Amino acid sequence: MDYKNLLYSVDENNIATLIINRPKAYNAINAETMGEIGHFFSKTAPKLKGIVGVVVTGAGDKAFVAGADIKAFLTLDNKKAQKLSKQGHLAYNHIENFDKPVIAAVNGFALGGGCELAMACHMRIAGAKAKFGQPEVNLGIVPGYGGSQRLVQLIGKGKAMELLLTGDMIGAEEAHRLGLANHVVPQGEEVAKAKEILLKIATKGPISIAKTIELVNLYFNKKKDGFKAEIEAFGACADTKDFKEGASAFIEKRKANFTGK
Ligand code: DAK
Repeated sequence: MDYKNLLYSVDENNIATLIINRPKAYNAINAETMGEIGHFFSKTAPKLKGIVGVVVTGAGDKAFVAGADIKAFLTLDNKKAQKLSKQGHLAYNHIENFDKPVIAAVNGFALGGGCELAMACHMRIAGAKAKFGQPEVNLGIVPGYGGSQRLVQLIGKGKAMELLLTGDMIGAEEAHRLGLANHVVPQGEEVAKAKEILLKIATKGPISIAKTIELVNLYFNKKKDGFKAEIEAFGACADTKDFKEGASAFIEKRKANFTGK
């Protein structure tokens, strides 16, 4: 499917790349773009046969995503804002729960809804010029796409509180130090680093990768017991061909050939 504000492709290694494509607005996310992101992760990406993961990045060399589109904010009232917020939560939950790894290649500003997009991904690679922040308080609003929760999950309450209350931006190195960015790379090498990690993950058993994503996410689900789920997932993995193959490959001192079965 063609999108108005997104570009996507799949490379020779079966890695999908999704580009948020509104460079003149620093890739700011309006309702249409958010709808497209939700559609991509719930409808399009699951049908991309054999992909090993997705890299998410921003068009141009200035921004990953500089936030929600502020120009669309003035017409919001309580009802419309809640609708918009729910749409964003839904879209970003699709990313977080995607059964293949999703890595944000943060090539510039990742602010507000952009930082939230990066945080919904399973990992973040920061280019040297990346800037992260949740500046909603500057606009008299709170994060609308999960930022008040995922920032705490990633960097802890104290630092999250500071960033959320001051609206300060931090650079790539500070984001790395805090655990918000997994790696910092020279500017322009974010996508390549993300792909390098995905290629490594592609050599593992796809069922165990999907289950691991599910289990890590469960840690933050207050309604479910992640420890119990891990026991069940471990049992389910034991029944797969991949598990027999992985164990046999180790014993036979060869590389495993996983089939996802
Ligand atoms: N929205 C719309 N346009 C934006 C934008 C944004 N977030 N960020 C940048 N742009 C546009 C600028 O308007 C400008 O367009 P033109 O004026 O040329 O047409 C172009 O991108 C380049 O921006 P600048 O000229 O400002 O570029 P600079 O390099 O000087 O500055 C900057 C870059 C990123 C520091 C600056 O653009 C900036 O401060 N941008 C705004 C950052 C920001 O505050 N983002 C919003 C974060 S808050 C909710 C739903 C969602 C949210 C909250 C609640 N509910 C439903 C309740 C989310 C909130 C946020 O995301």
